Amino acid sequence: MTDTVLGTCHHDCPDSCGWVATVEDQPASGVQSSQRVVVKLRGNPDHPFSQGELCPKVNRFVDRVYDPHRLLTPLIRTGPKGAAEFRNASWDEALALVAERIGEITTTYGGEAVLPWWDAGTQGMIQESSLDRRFFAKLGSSRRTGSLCGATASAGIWGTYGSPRAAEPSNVQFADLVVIWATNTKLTNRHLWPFVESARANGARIVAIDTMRTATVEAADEFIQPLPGTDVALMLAMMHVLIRDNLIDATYIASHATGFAELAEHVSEWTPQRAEAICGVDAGVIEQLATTYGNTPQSFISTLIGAEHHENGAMFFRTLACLPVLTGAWRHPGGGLSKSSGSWFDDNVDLSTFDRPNLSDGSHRRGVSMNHLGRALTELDDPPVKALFAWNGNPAVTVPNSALIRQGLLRDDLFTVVSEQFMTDTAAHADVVFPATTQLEQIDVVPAWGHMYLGWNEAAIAPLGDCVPNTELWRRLSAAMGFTEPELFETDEQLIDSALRGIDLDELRRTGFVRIDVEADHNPYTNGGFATPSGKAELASDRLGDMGQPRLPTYTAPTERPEHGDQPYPLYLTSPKHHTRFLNSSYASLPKHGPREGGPFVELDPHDAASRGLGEGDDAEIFNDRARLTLPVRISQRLRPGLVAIPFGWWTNDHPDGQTVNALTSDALSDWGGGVAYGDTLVQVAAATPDNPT
Ligand SMILES: Nc1nc2c(c(=O)[nH]1)N[C@H]1C(S)=C(S)[C@@H](COP(=O)(O)OP(=O)(O)OC[C@H]3O[C@@H](n4cnc5c(=O)[nH]c(N)nc54)[C@H](O)[C@@H]3O)O[C@H]1N2
Ligand SMILES: Nc1nc2c(c(=O)[nH]1)N[C@H]1C(S)=C(S)[C@@H](COP(=O)(O)OP(=O)(O)OC[C@H]3O[C@@H](n4cnc5c(=O)[nH]c(N)nc54)[C@H](O)[C@@H]3O)O[C@H]1N2
Ligand code: SF4
Ligand SMILES: [Mo]
Repeated sequence: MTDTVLGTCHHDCPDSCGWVATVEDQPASGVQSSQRVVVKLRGNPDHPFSQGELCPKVNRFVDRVYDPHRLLTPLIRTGPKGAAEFRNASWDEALALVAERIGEITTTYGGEAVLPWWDAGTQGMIQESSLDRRFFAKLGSSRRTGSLCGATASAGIWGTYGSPRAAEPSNVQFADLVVIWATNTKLTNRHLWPFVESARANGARIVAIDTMRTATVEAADEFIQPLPGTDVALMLAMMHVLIRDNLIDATYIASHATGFAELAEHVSEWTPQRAEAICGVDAGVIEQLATTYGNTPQSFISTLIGAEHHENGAMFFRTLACLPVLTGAWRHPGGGLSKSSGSWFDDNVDLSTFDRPNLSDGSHRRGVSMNHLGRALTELDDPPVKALFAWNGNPAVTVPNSALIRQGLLRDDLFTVVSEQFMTDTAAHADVVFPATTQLEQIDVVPAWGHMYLGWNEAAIAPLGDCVPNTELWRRLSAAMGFTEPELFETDEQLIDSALRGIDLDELRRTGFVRIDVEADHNPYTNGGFATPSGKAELASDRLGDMGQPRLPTYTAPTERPEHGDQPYPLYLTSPKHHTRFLNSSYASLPKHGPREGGPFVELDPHDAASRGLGEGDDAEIFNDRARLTLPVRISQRLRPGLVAIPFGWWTNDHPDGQTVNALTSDALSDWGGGVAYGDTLVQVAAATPDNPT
């Protein structure tokens, strides 16, 4: 029998596409009883944002689900740490081992010796993080703090508006001028692009501001290329021109903003010439950008996450948020600014319902930044981290300063438990690996961060092998530890029910998606109504001042900077998402993805390559104090002198020296918001020679 099942993509991607899985009953063969299999997965044509299309990754998701390398049973380590040598085990045996070791560790060192680490490998409401919060509260473990993605952008917008909320991203379609600022829409947010094209069809001009000539830049009408981490200087100079030339909306500012006089005084010093010296964009180009922006009331700035990966990442978003306030762009349906839209879901999805702080006997639990995993595993004391649980992420590849993470994961006295679908670099370092289901094998509700539709995901098939959803893993671990509190054992349906607010679950299940409580084409700040204490946008902010941050938009240079002639690492390193077939490090190991993207490489501007005697295909060494990598050179027209790129996503076994680009990246934290500054990394590049052994 053939059937169709509605679902929603779970990947850490703004588009949260609706999908339709076609399932068939496969007849019994030999000892195998009959089973339902997914034979096709396509986009749900009714989904208002993704409109029936998936992407080059998820078009092959069925192959991922049935890939012969899927982990299907629990595994227990047999070889040395990191050698990926395991034997199959039953759930009972693996759970008993974990319970015994965690029992010993918590008795000897206390609960805080256990560290949970997870990311958004699935961003479904219950499978990303729900029962784990209760399990680790009960253990009294250390708490994961910080964020690899999104929180810093939100904290920056909050700095100006009092809330992370900005415009619905698809409102870009109504704009007369589109400024795509530090986001690679065509790659990372592909279903938004038709809305950008729709604005263009109505006469809008598209300006892209990016450090690299990306696919999105290629599709824009104009390209502005600041040096990494310097956009705040560019924005301050734009404000200088807007105020100097009276291209501002004095009425909107008077009614809906505070601190204008202070800001005007502050930016009077920020001439385009001053900004040019910092951001490397011609003063004339800055003048023109500001003039065009100021003269186009219905201008829309489209940004997402990428720019937060700098030490001044929150300040980027805080400063950017001032621009549509100054020009009054917010008055117009196609005016304003969009960033990730996840916070709009807070009224309908209450994730705090999953927290149960009462389960821990002590009120305080140590916080450990997820961005400092390497430091936590190698430096933390009192107590040291003795056990690590990792799921929904591949931190050995995706977290900065990863050479230190590897050093930590290799510790013989560290007990590491990983839940995974594949033998990732992180799983390869585990003592126990639990096999995880995919989105086709579990139910969930998926909030989006690129649009306003909540998605339903029905399980299309039964779990493969011995795989379980993350929620079931926490239930089994709680039982193995001998815990008895009923809230540790709630079912998936109970969890979903408890967190939804004002959502008709039956309708959601029937249609596969529902719009959250936000009117279509809604512009949140047309009439002011900002979420600050005064209800006004804060051009100067006491709240930020109270946090020890500058009250005014302020450019601060990152600690690593190539300004000085004697700087040993004079090149900026950017490590962008680049692959249409990868989702961060997911898919890189699969035959229809990794090989088709070629291997890892370093991109060099022709000038930087020539001055080092490097040509296309030569081996180059890329190094700083953290690590040294050898990679083939690609001469690139996407960069500018002084900027090199190593696209991110490859696993360690694709790299000759067993280290990925994140071995080089900076783990300095962002100014506020708990993010991390991958983008403020400096390196040197040299020809790989026998004198420079790798
Ligand atoms: N195909 C694909 N899609 C994805 C992902 C993927 O791995 N593959 N990952 C998903 C995830 S987790 C996320 S968070 C989103 C992120 O999506 P985006 O927010 O678009 O973020 P990035 O692609 O990291 O960076 C966007 C752009 O910012 C530029 N940039 C970096 N630093 C600066 C700067 O200082 N100034 C300026 N002006 N530009 C800068 C980079 O060159 C890059 O082109 O994408 C999601 N979508
Ligand atoms: N240099 C550099 N580093 C970066 C970035 C960059 O642009 N440059 N981007 C950063 C950003 S924005 C992000 S979001 C992070 C992403 O970093 P990660 O979150 O570590 O992303 P992935 O590498 O995709 O790993 C997700 C893993 O979750 C697993 N998974 C998926 N679904 C489930 C499930 O239901 N259960 C379990 N147990 N596992 C599941 C997948 O198999 C996969 O291995 O990377 C960051 N790192
Ligand atoms: S990864 Fe993103 S674009 Fe691809 S199907 Fe999933 S949500 Fe859609
Ligand atoms: Mo991300």
